[in-house]
Amino acid sequence: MKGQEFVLVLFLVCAIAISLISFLIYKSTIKASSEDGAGIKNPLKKRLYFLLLWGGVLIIIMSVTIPKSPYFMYTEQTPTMVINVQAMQYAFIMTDETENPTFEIPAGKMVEFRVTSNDVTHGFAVYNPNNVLVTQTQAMPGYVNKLRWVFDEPGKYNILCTEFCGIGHATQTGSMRSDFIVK
Ligand SMILES: [Cu+2]
Repeated sequence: MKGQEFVLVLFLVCAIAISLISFLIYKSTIKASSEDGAGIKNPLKKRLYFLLLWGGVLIIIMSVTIPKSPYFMYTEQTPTMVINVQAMQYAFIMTDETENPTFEIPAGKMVEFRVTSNDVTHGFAVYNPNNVLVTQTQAMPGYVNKLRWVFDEPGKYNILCTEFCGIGHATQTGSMRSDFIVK
C-alpha cells in the first residue's frame, strides 16, 4: 500500500470507529431516558428510523465525494511533465525534469507536482489567473506529495503558502509565493 492510500484507509477506519462510538453513545442515551421514564414511545422504531436516515445520508455523501477525492485523480494517466517543488522558509523552488526553473506548463495536459519541504510544513496552493484557488496540497518535510492537475486556462498562475510557516510567511518583502506560466 502506498503512503497516500494508507492515509486514506486510516482516515476511513477512524471515521467508521468514531461513527460507531457516536452511535453506541446515542443508543445508551435512549436506554437511560427510557428507564427514568423520560417517555420515548417507540424506541425501537425511533432507533431504526435514526439509523436508516443517518446511514442513508452517510452513504450518499460518501458515494458522491470519495470518487472525487484527489487520491483517485488522473491515477491511470502518465503525466506530460513533472515539476519538483521544494518549499522552504520563505520560498518555493520549482524546476522541471531538466532542473530548469523557467519552465512553462502546457495547457490541457496533465502535469505532476512533486512537493516537499526543506524545513517545516508549508501549503502549496495554486491560484488561476483570476486568483481563484484551483488545487492545493501540503509541502511536508521528509515526504513527497504528488499533485496531478490539468490546467485548461492559459496565463500566469500564482502559488501561495497556505500554512502559517513562520515570521516571514506574509511579510511585504519575504512573503511566501511563486508563480508559473501555462501556455
Ligand atoms: Cu508559509
